[in-house]
Amino acid sequence: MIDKNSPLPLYYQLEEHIKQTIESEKLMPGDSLPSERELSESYQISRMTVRQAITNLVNKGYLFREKGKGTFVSNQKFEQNLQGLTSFTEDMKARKLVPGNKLLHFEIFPADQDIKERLDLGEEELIYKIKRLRLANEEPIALETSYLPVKLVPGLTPEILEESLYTYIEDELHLNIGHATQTVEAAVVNEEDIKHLNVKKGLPVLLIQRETYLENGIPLELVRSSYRADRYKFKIDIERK
Ligand code: 16G
Repeated sequence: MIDKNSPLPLYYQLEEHIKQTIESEKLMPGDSLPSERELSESYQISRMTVRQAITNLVNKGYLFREKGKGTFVSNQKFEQNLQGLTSFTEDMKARKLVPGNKLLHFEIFPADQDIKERLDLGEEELIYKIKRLRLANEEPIALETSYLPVKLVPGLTPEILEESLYTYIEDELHLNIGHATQTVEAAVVNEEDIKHLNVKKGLPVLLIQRETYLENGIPLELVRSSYRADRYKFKIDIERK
């Protein structure tokens, strides 16, 4: 597996080899990696080279070190394509994961000025405020807060929100979701993220904000989600025109 005559650097070969072992699930999340000494003996390469390969894999998120205990395989990240206006339920199903929801908050109230403007609502109009913890195979992935006008999405209930909001909007209300603008930025976990997402203080999250519009241009939802940065990564295919 390690070819000393190859022009590829030895650390790189070892790195690729360990990566393949993880990707083919011969090594699973939580498994410990053999020690530097063991790796250097079994591949007949220096410990410096082994260390370099491991450090690179730690930096790329494949492995993590625990002081005094060793090096372990991390939970691999879910990869999410940024093309396409999809729902969380669709994203999880596309990856053969079981989507789950925990409804944390459901309220109907008159929109405040800022939300009214962003959703293009008149005086006294009511909105839903929905907070859901979104899970994949029962693991918390994202904490999501959404605002939607009641008049556009009548009849929304906690039961519906335990399933898919977009399915209700499209299949029950027969509305056509058109487009959205979305931003992704880095943030540090807040108290709520720590509580619901099972993450430690000080860790980063991916903060995603989406404004969605119906095909006829009417604003449908404002959404703010914190995604666990240790479990999620976004992928985008780009083309040089
Ligand atoms: C995604 C969307 C959110 C939408 C939800 C509907 C992002 C950042 N957000 O979470 O805007 O409301 O899907 O999901 O992608 P559902 O149909 O599974 O309830």
